[in-house]
Amino acid sequence: MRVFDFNSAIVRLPGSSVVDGLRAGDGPAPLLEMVRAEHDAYVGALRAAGVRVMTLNALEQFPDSIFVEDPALVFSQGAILLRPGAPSRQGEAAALAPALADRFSRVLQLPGGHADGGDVLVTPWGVLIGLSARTNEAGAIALTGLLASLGIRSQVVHTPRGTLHLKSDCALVDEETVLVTENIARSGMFDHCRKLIVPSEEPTAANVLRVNDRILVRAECPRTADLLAGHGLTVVPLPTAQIARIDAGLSCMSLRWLDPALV
Ligand code: CIR
Repeated sequence: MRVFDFNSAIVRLPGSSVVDGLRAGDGPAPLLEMVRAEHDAYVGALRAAGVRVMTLNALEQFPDSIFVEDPALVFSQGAILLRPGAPSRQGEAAALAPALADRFSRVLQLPGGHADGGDVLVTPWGVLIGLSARTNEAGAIALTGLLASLGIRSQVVHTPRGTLHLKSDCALVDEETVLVTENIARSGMFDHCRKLIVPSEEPTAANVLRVNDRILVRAECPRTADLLAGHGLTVVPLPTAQIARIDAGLSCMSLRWLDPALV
């Protein structure tokens, strides 16, 4: 099985508070109905890719809770509840715990520090944990230990300064290729594998999501879609203009794993 073969996913519906999601810039807030439409299209794309999607209720008290990727990690071997780095998101892990306990026999808990799932890139050669404004050294080191207890190798790297999450700037495309921004390409982090570099006109394009034989790409990034199609991939463009207003992309709206019981 490949690390991007998934048959199961968890998503959470956006609440009306999603318009107050965290954002670094001072651009306009997203429009609620359009966030809902983007989320619906995303869930539809996961299902069309062959994934069984479980949808959790909206949590109004956590505006960013639609981004379920950040408070937890999931693998065939078990789940890990993280400690998100943004104060307003710290309760999201406890809110996810019951859904994970229902589906995983092992649910580990990050004991200290902070780590966001957006800083965790799973590759065939191990997991990369990016230090960022959300993931600190204590969190990354603790996470390395928990991953090892699940039999998963990991390595701590540096998310480029000014980038929200490691995966804002890179994604796995296939078993030997990554899609990266210029910044990540220069970092040396992926010098051992093939790199596709996002066109400079599309700086937010690197957060694509490979799911089985498809790759979900921001509809606002057609050049990147062409680049990936030229690489032989089946590209699924999805609208993300509204969630982009709160600094989000495609990986962050789901937790995905291969449930061995369904294989
Ligand atoms: C945040 O700043 O935490 C949210 N507004 C966006 C989180 C996006 N998460 C991700 O890319 N993994």
